[in-house]
This record gives sequence, structure tokens and C-alpha cells, in this order.
Amino acid sequence: MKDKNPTICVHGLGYIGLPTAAVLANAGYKVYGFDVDVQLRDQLQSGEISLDEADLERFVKRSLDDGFTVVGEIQPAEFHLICVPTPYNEDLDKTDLSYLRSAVEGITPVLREGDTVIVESTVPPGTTEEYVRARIEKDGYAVPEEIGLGYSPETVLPGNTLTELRENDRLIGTVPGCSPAPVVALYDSFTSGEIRTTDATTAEFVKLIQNAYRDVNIAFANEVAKLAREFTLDSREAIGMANNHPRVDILRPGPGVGGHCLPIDPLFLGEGNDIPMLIETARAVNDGMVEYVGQLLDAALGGLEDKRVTLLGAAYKGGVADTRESPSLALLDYFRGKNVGSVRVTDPYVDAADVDLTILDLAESLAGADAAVLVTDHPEYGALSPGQFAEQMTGDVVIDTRAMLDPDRWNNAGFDLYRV
Ligand code: SAJ
Repeated sequence: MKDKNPTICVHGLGYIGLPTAAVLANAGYKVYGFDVDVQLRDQLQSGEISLDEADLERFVKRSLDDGFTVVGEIQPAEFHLICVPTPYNEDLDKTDLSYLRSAVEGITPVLREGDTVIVESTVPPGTTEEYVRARIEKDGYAVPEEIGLGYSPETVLPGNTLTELRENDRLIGTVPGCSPAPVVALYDSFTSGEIRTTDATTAEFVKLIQNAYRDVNIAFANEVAKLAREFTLDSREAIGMANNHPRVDILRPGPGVGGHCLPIDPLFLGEGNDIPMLIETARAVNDGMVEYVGQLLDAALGGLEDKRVTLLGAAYKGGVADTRESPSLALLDYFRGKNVGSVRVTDPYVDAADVDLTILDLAESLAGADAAVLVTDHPEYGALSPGQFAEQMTGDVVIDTRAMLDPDRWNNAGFDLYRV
């Protein structure tokens, strides 16, 4: 590090950039945060922050008074951290690198010899080494002689962002010839996890195979659930027992895989090649769970047409308000396509103002329903009582895609409870 207290400019103030900027400011750095979204910048500058995680929201608010400044123009800094979105364009079968391109194009005019650019956004392998490097060199800088360049994947679990940012192990990849030492020193100053170094392309690849591995594991669990139904067995019990083996660790079946990472990142691995088979099949198995749940309900109700269905949960997983790629929204579409009478949605976390959806409270959502489908594993749902459902619902079918409800209790209370 050429300075004892280097300045850091974070590009992209979303799910990762914002908390990272706050953590860096908390570690004592002067941090600038830039986002192309003017409205977001204005909100942050006026201290208007609304995050899913209360501890994180307080932490970010505090950092804005102490070391972290949201800026309208990209500032010179010893480190530029790129945390912009890299969505996958399924029509083109290609990652959309436009935000990354715009970030790099914004950085090069303020670069000074000795500065370092670090990409954290999830990208196809080779992006930092080839694409970002070429873009910086095009503007007249020699990488790595004049400008350091690396990639460090973020691995935080939404819902536990602050703890994981500070405690997860970190992988740091640098382009050939670039010393990882300054980047290691930076991350080491705010994370207690172990830091490992490699080349940038390996680091990019590792991030993708971690998420692809989890997606494949969940697909396996979902296939086990379907097989168990064929053999009239309880898949959860079987998986629990299988996992007692020291080398087996099967994840949990459910209504499918949502969020902005697992359904998307594995696709990056197949860009420019025809190799993924298992990874693509896993995607199809997980996406297919929506139809599987829909068919379960169809069979339980003896047809879906004109039935009133309630979905418990809109978020992609328990304890968060994020609905991106949520299986619940996919189920909503599925049921709408089957001419159900109505589909109502309840969720204790999701704010209707943030989604194009009517979110009802639990009692309202259940009133007169023929069936309820528990889709999201919000912790509150473990305490749901059949008495309340019996009071509100007209029908008696409950599909529990997360195995959160006690079958004996619900069946004894007169419900027809089906589990995935
Ligand atoms: N799910 C299951 N069964 C399980 C576990 C999860 O059906 O046993 C479902 C969830 O309900 C959800 C989806 O999978 O719909 C994804 O949830 P998740 O908790 O597995 O993962 P994310 O998307 O919230 O976060 C992942 C994490 N990656 C890994 O664990 C390898 C996180 O560490 C990454 O930082 C994040 O992706 C990311 O940003 O890439």
C-alpha cells in the first residue's frame, strides 16, 4: 500500500457495494460510494436507507456520518472496488457486462499510477484478465506495471450480510505479474476470515462453481423428494438419515431455487461452450419444481380451475424481503395460467410497495381459500396453527413445500397436508 490510509471508491451501491463501503469506512478508511442511479444517491445522501436487515441498515446509516460519502462523481482513490450488477441475458445466452463496462469507463479518467482496480461483481471466467484489463489499457495505462488489477468474489448470504462480510474467508485473484499484497492487506484489515490468493480467472471460476454446486445439490434434493413420493416415503426423513454418513450432505428440497445468484450464476459457466450438462439439468430440475408443486395441488383439489389459492410467502427464501426469481412468483404465474379463481399472496417481510403485487396479511389472504401453499420458509411459518387456517379457509388442502408444518397436527385438525 503506498499510503497508510488509502482512499477507496466503491462503484455500485447495491446489495454488496453499500454494505462493503460501510464496512470499509468502519475499518477506518475514507470511502467514496458512487452509483449511476441518481435517485439512489439522493436517498443515501439524505440518510434515507431502507435495507432488509435491521442491523445492516443501522450500520450503513452510522457509516454515512463517519468515513463513507456518497458522491455524484467518481473520485480518485487508491482502490476502486467494482460491485455493479452483471445480469444474464437469457435471450442472448450471454452475461450483460454493460454496468461493468460503464464502471470501468468511469474509473479510467481518475486513475493514477499505483492505483488498484478490484472487481467483485460475479462475471464469466476471464472477464477481469481479458475484458477489464483491455479496457484499462485502452486508456493508456499499463497493467500491472502502472495499475493493479484483481478479482475478489463476494460470498455473503443475504440475511446475514454484515457478519459474513466481516467473517467469511476471502479469495483474491490478481492478473499475471500483479502483486496480491496490497489487495490482501486491504481485505485483511476488515475480514477475520482466511485470505487465499490465486489468479483472477480462477477466483472468478471459483465463485461460479460454488453457486453451481449449491444449485446442483438442491436439484438432487428435489429429485430425491420426487423419488421418495413415488415410493411413498418421507424425503426429509430419508435425507436426514443419509446425511448421517460422514461424506454425504444433501440439501433441502423445496419449491425451487430463487434469488439473484443460484438461478443465474451457473449459466455464466456455459457461456461460449457446450459443456454444462449436469449444471443445466439441475437448473431445469429446480425450475421444474414450480410445476411439480402446481400438479400436486391440482391432484389434491381435483382440478385447479376456479379454485382460490393462497400462497404463503413471496420472498425467495425465509427471513428476507427479496422476491427476485422467487419460486412464489413463478407459482403465481403458473396458477394464473391454469385459470384458478384467485391467487392471493401473504408475506410478513415483503413490502407491497416494492413489488408489483398485492400482499395481504395472513388472515385476509386465507379468507375463503380452497387451498394454501406454504412456499417461503419464513421462520414465523413454523408456528402457524391449523386452528387459524380452519377459521379462515373454506377448503382443507395445505401444501407445505418446506416441511415446516407438523403433518400429524394438521391432519388431525382435519387438513389434507401434502409435503414436498
Ligand atoms: N434453497 C433450497 N434448499 C436448500 C437451500 C436453499 O431450496 O437446502 C433455496 C432457497 O430457498 C432459495 C435458493 O435456494 O430460494 C437460494 O438460497 P441460498 O440461501 O442457498 O443462497 P442465496 O442465493 O441467498 O446466496 C447464495 C450463497 N451461495 C452459496 O451458499 C454457495 C451466498 O454465499 C452467495 O454470496 C450468494 O449466493 C451470491 O451472492 O452469490
